[in-house]
Amino acid sequence: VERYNPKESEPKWRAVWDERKLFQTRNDDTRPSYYVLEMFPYPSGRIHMGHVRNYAMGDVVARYKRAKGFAVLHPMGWDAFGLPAENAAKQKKVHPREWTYANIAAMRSQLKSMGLSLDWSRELATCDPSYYRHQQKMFLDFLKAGLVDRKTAKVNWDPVDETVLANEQVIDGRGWRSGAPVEIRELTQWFFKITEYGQELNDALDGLTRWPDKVRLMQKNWIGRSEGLLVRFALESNAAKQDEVEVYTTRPDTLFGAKFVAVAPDHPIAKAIAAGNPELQAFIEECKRTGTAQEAIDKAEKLGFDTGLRAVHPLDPNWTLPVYVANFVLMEYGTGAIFGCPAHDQRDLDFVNKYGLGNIPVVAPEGTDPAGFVITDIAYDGDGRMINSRFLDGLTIAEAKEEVARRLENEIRGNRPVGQRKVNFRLRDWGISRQRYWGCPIPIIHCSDCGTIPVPDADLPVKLPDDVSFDKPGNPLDHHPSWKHVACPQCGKPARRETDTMDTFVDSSWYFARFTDPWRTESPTDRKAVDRFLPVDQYIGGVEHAILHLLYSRFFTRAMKKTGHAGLDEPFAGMFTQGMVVHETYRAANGDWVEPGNVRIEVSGTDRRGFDVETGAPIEIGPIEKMSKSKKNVVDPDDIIASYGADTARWFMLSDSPPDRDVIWTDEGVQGAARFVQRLWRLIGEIAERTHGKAGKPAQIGDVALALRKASHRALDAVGADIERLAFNRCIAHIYTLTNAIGKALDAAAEKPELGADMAYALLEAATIITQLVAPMMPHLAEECWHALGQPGLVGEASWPNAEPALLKDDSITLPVQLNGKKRAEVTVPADADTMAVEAAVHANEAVQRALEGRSIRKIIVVPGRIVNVVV
Ligand code: ANZ
Ligand code: ZN
Repeated sequence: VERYNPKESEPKWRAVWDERKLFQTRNDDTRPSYYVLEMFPYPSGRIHMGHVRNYAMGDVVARYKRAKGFAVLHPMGWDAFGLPAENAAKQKKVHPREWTYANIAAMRSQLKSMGLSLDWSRELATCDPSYYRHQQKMFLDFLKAGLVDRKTAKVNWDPVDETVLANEQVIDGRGWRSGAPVEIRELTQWFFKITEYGQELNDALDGLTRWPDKVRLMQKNWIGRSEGLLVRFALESNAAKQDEVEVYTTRPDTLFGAKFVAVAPDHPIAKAIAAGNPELQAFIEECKRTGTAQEAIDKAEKLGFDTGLRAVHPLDPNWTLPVYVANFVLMEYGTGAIFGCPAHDQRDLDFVNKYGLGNIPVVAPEGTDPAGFVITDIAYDGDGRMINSRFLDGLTIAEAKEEVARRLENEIRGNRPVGQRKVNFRLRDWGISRQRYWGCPIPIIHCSDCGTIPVPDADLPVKLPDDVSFDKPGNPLDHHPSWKHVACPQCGKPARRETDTMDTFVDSSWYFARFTDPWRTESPTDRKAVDRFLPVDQYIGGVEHAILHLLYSRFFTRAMKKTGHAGLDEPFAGMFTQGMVVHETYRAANGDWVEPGNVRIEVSGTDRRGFDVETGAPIEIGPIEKMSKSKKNVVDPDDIIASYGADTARWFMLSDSPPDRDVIWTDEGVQGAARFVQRLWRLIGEIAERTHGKAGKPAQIGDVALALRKASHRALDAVGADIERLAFNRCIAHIYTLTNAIGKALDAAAEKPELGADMAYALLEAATIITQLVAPMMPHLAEECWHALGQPGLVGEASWPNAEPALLKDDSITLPVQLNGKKRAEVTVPADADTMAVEAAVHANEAVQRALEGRSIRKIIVVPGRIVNVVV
C-alpha cells in the first residue's frame, strides 16, 4: 500500500464536497434541525491554534449530527468591527475596511484548508452594511420598546489622544498609547437596559442544564443578585444640607460592629462638604484618577477623608459614627454609601487600620470563646453566632439579619421606616457608546429643537463614510467635514448625526440569529427561520467570553423577543468552553524568547535539553504556557497543515486531553497523530486488497470473526455516545482500541492463504465502521478510505451506522460471592445465566468449597447481575 499523501488528498476531497454543496443547509429542509456554532473569529489576520481546536471540535459534532440525519446548521462569519483595525490604520496607513477584508480573505482560506464542514453560503461580516443596517433597525426597535436609555456615565479619557479608553487600554492609570495619566470624564452615552432583566437573567441560569456549572456561576456572580437592607442613618448636623444618609448593606446583622459610615467621592454629601473645603476637593480629584475598572479600584489603597459629620447609629440614639468620603465606595452601586464593619469586611478593616478607628467583632465561629476572639489584620467573613451585639447575642447570622430588618422596618422616622429590604444587582446597564470609527453607527440625529430623533427606517443604513483621516486625535466621525451634518428628519433644520458607534459586543449579540437567514433584506431576521433553528443546540467557545458575550446575547435574545425579531429567551441550549492550547517556552542564554522551530530537543530518559538548531547553543526549557506571540511559543496552524495535513492537526487537537482542559502542543504528539494516519491507511488498504471490497454476510461466524465484530460495534456505540458528550479524547481512545483489534485480526488472517468468508465479512465491516468513526475528526482521510473500500458515494454523505445490540452485550459477567456476609469468592457466568445456572456455578466453585470448610450450604440468594449471598 502506498503512503497516504494528505497534500494530494485533502484539496481533492474539499473540491468534491464543495461541488456537491455537501454542507449547505436549506431552510426548507424538513428534517429535524441541529444548530452547532463556534464563536466566530475576530479577523486579526491569521488563525491560531485556539481556533483550530475550537473549530475542530464543532466540526466533529456537525459531521456526526449530519450523519445522524439532522439538517445541520453550521455557519461561519466574522466579528469584524473593532479597535485593532483603527490601530492598523494609524500605524500602517491602511484603511480599516481594507485591512479587515484582507484579513478575512486570508483567514477564510486558512479555515478552508482545515476541511471544516461549514455552510459558507451563509458567511457574514458584522462590518458589512448588509449586516449592520439590521442592527441599527433593532436599536431603533429597542428604543421604541423602552429598552434603550441615554444618560451620563464615567469613561476613561486620554487627554493626549483625545479619546475614550476601554478599561483594558488603561495601564497603571495611563493611556496605553500616549502614556498620559487618564482622566475620568462624564459623557452622555447610550445604554441598553439590561438591568431590567437582572432577575430573569439570574433565574433562567438554573434552567441551562447543558451549560458548564462554572460558566453559570460566573454569570451569577456578574449579575450579583444580593438581598440586603437599606438603612437610614440620621446626621447630627445639617452641614451637608441633608439630615440623613442612606446606606445599602447585605450584612445588617453586623450593625453593632459598625465603626464608620462612608460615602462615594461623587455622593451629594461629599459634593456638599467639598464646596467649602479645598482639601476634600483635592481628595475627590485624586480618587477620580484610579480609573473606572473594577480591578483598579480593588487593588488601589483604601483612602478616606473625614468630613467631620457624625451619623447616629440606627439601633442606639446615643452612639454616633464618623462619616468619611472613601475611594472604595462606588456611586453606581446600592446607594453610594455604606456603614463599615471592619471585623467582618476586609476593605473596611484595611481602612480602619489605616485611620486608627479600631474594630469590634460581632460574629464568632461556633464554639469559640467570644472573649478571646480578636480581629487584627484579617477580617472574619465566615459563619457563626452573634457576640457583642446586645439583643442579637447568640443568634445565627441569618436570624440576626432577620431580627435587625424586622426592627428597622417597624421603626418609623418622618413617615418612613428606617430600614427597608432591598434586592440589589451588581449588573449595570450596558453602555454601548464608543467614540470610534470602526463600529456600527448609532442611528440617531440630534436636533437642537426636536431633541434626539431616530433615523427613519427608509434612511437606513447609516453608512460609515470611507474618506476618514486617522491623523488627528479624537473620533474620525466627529471631525469628518460633512458626515455628521444632516437635516433633522422632523423639522428639516440643520442637525447633527450621533457620531458614537456601538460597542462591538452588540455585533456578536445576535449574529447567531442572523445566520438562520443571512440573505434577508427586509428585516434582521425571518421569524420562520429563527423559530426553526434557534436555540443553538451546541455553542462552543473560549471561557474568556463566558461572562459578557453570553450575558449580552441572552439579553439581546429577550429584547428581540419583545420586539418581535425572535421568539425565545435563551439563545444557547448547550454551551461548551474549551481549554487553551499551551506550549513549552524557550529562552536563550541572554534571556530572549526563542521560537519552538529554532529549538532542537534532546531526550535521554526523563531528562530533556534544548539546543539552538543553528548554533547548538544551550536553550533553557521554560514552563508550559498559553501560546502567545510575546513568549514566542506559538505554532502556526499553516505550518502544521503544510507539513502534516489538516487531518493530523485536527486529530492531535482532539486526542490528547479532555476538551475542557488545556492541551499541550508537542512535536512528538503531532508526529504520533501522523503515524496513526498512516497506520489506519495501511490497515484499510490491506483489508481492501484482501476482500476486494466485497463480502456478503455468511451463515456461520467463527469466534475470531465474532470477536472482531464485537469490537467494531462496541467502538461504534461508544464513539457515538462520547461525541454526544463532547468527550472527543475518549472517542479517539475507542478508535485506537478498534484499530488494535483490526490489526490483530489481520495478523491472524495473514497466516492463512485464504480468508474465510466470515473473516472477510468481519474485516470489511470493521474497516467500514472505523472509516465512519474517524470521518468527523479526519474527514479527508476518511473519504480516501471510503473510496479505497469501494463504498458508494462519500462518507460525508453516509448515514451513521447503527450498532447491533446483540453484539454489545457482554458475554459473561463476574459476580462476587459472599459467605454469611463476607466476600469469599467470585463466579463468572454467561451474562444471560438464570438463577439455577448461577447456583450451579457457586456449588462448583473451588474457592467457595474451600471457604465452606465442610459446612453445607443452607441457602443461595442471587441478586441478578450484582451479587450472590450464600447462607451456611
Ligand atoms: C456592612 C457590611 C458588613 C457589609 C460586613 C459587608 C460585610 P454585595 O454582596 O456585593 O451586594 N457596599 C454597599 N454599597 C457599596 C458601594 N456603593 N460601594 C462599595 N461597597 C458597597 O455587597 C454589599 C456590601 O458591599 C454591603 O454590605 C456594603 O458593605 C458594601 F461585615 O455593609 B456591607
Ligand atoms: Zn428638528
